[in-house]
Amino acid sequence: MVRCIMPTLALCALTMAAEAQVCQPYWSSLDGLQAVTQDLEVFDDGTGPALFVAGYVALPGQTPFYHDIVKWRPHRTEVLATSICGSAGWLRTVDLGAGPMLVASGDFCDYSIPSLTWYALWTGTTWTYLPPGLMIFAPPPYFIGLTFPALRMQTSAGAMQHGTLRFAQEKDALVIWNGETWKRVDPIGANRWMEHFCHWRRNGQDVLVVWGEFTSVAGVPANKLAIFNGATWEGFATRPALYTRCMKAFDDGTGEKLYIAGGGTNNGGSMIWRWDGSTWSDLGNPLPSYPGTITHVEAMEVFDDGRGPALFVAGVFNQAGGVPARNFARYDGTSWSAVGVGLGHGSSFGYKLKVFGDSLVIGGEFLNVGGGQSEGLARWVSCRACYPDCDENGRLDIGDFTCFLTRRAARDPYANCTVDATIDASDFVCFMNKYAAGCGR
Ligand SMILES: [Ca+2]
Ligand SMILES: [Ca+2]
Repeated sequence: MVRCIMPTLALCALTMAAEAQVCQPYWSSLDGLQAVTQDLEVFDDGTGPALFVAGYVALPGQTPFYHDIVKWRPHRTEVLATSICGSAGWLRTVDLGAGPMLVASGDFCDYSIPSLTWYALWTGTTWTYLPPGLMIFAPPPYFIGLTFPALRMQTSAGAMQHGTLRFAQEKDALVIWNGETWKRVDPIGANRWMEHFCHWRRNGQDVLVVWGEFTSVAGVPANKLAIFNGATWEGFATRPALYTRCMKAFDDGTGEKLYIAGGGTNNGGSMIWRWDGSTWSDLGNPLPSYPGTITHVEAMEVFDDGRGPALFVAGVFNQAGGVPARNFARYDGTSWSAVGVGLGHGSSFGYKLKVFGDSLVIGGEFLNVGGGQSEGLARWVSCRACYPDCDENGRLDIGDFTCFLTRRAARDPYANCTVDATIDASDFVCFMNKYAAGCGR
C-alpha cells in the first residue's frame, strides 16, 4: 500500500480518506520512443517477454528515425542490429514444432550474412537465416506465418490432428503446415490472393476466417470471404459490401462473434460489421469521418483495460456511436466510448495494435496522443497497473515524483493524469492524489 514520504506528508493526510478510486486507464509513451511503426510483435527470446517494434524508430531525444527493429520493455530499450536498410515490413512469431521463432521481413542489408535479404530469424542475439522447413516466398508480403491453437487439421493419413496449424500463403494458394508437411490447399486461382486471416472460436470450434480477392476456395464458391475448419471450406451466402482491412473475434459475454471492418471510401457506409454465425449486423455506421477525409478502420484488438474485455478500434474517424472519439475507440459489445482524447493526425493506413502486459500498444503514424506527445507509438495502460509508480519499479518513492516531472516536461501523455485533453497543473494534483491513495499491490 501507499508509503507517504517527505514531499507528500501533508497531502497524504488530506487524501487518505479519499474515496475508492475508479478504474481509470491512461495513456503513456514507451519511454519516449517514437516511430513510424510498421509492425509490433510480442516475443520471448529467452530474456522474458518483450515488445518488438519494426519500422523507422527514433530513440528518446534522437532524430532522425532510423530503420531499425527495437526490442522494448519498460525502462529497457535495445536496438537489434541495424541490419535493415530498407523498410522493416512485419514481424511474426512462427512455430514449426521446435518452439516459437521470431521472423522479420524487411530489406536486410547486413552483408556479413550473404544472401540474407527479405527474411531473417531473430536468435536472441543476432539475425540469421530462416531454418529449413520454413517456407518463404519472395518478395513480401507473400509469406504470412501465423499460428492458431487447437485448429483441427487433416493429416495425409486422413487423421484429424488437434494441434497447431501453421500456414503460409503462396501467390495463388494457401499452403498449410499440417504437422507433417506443407500441404497446398486447392488453388484459389491465378492472380487471386488471401489477405486477412482471423482465428474465430465458432460455437466451440476453432475456425480460420480468410478475406481476400477470390471467388472460390477448393472449389467451394466463396466471394472474398471464407471459413476453413481444418478440413473443409465454407463460403458466406452474403457479406457486407465492405473493403475489409481487418477482422477480429470478440466475445462480449454472449459467445465469440466475428467482426470485420475496413472502408476507405467516403460513401457513408458502415465501416464495421458483426457476424454471429447466421446474420450480419451493421453496427450503425458508428464511426463517421471528418468532412472530406477517407474514413476507414485499420486495426482491431481485444483488450481488457480494467473495465472488462472490449474491442478497440483504430482508424480514421472522429466519432464512435455519437461520442467524440479521435481515431481510436472502445466497443464493449453494446456501446462505444472514447479512449481518452484519442490519436491526433489520424491519417495512418498502418495502425498496429498489440497487447503487451497491462498495455494495449498502438503504432502508426500519429503525431500526438491523449493530450500529450508521443509520435507513432503509445500505450493505453490498464487501471490494474499502478499509475503513480511512474518509473515502474514496483514501489512508490521520491523517484516517482522525479519521473513524473521529467515526463511532464517532455509532454509525455503519461503526465496527463486526468486523461483529458491537456497537461496542466491539475495533473500534478491528480498525480499526488493517486500517489497518496497508493496502488494496493
Ligand atoms: Ca516507483
Ligand atoms: Ca489533464
